[in-house]
Amino acid sequence: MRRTIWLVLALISLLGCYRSVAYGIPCDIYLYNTQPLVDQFGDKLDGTTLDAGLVQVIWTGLDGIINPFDDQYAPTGDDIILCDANGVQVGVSQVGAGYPVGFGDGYVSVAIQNIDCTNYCSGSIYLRIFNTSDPVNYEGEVFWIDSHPFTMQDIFSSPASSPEWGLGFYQFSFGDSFIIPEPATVLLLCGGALAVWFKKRRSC
Ligand SMILES: [Ca+2]
Repeated sequence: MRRTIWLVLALISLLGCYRSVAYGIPCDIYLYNTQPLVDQFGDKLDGTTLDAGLVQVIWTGLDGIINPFDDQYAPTGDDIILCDANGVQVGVSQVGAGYPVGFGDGYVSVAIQNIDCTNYCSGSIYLRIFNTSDPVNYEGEVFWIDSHPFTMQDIFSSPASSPEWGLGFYQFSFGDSFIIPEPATVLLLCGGALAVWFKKRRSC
């Protein structure tokens, strides 16, 4: 009888291990935009210098809600920057990265490889883009934009016209207007806009 119990426990343990291995599904995703992002002056976001805008690819957490960043411009609440299957943070890039010199202004192209999609199958993913590579130490005013959140289902149901990037392939959009709206317009847009520009002074 005791042997039978141990055998059952061993089988349960093995099944648990198998499930945990089988549950992790590594995949690649590719995120990009086709309309250039512009700053508050209507100029394309810098994508060619060392100070090209910081790009964070963030998971909303299980609540599906975009949380604000802290005084170090890091996600807060249950939001986290995407990590790969080994736990290495991979959801960080810069505007213009991957583009030929002189062609990256305003464009974002993020290829994230070997992430465990099952970690992010709930909630949504969004991009947070700054007007500087180092918002913490930036001398001027820091501006940023959040993309609309999208789900893994959004990503994997989109046309895979670039299969070399893996299964995931997604084009994000910031709506029709990329220029920072006037404050009154911001209030109107907050209810349903895909993204809104905000500004934050370093003293905040
Ligand atoms: Ca959240």
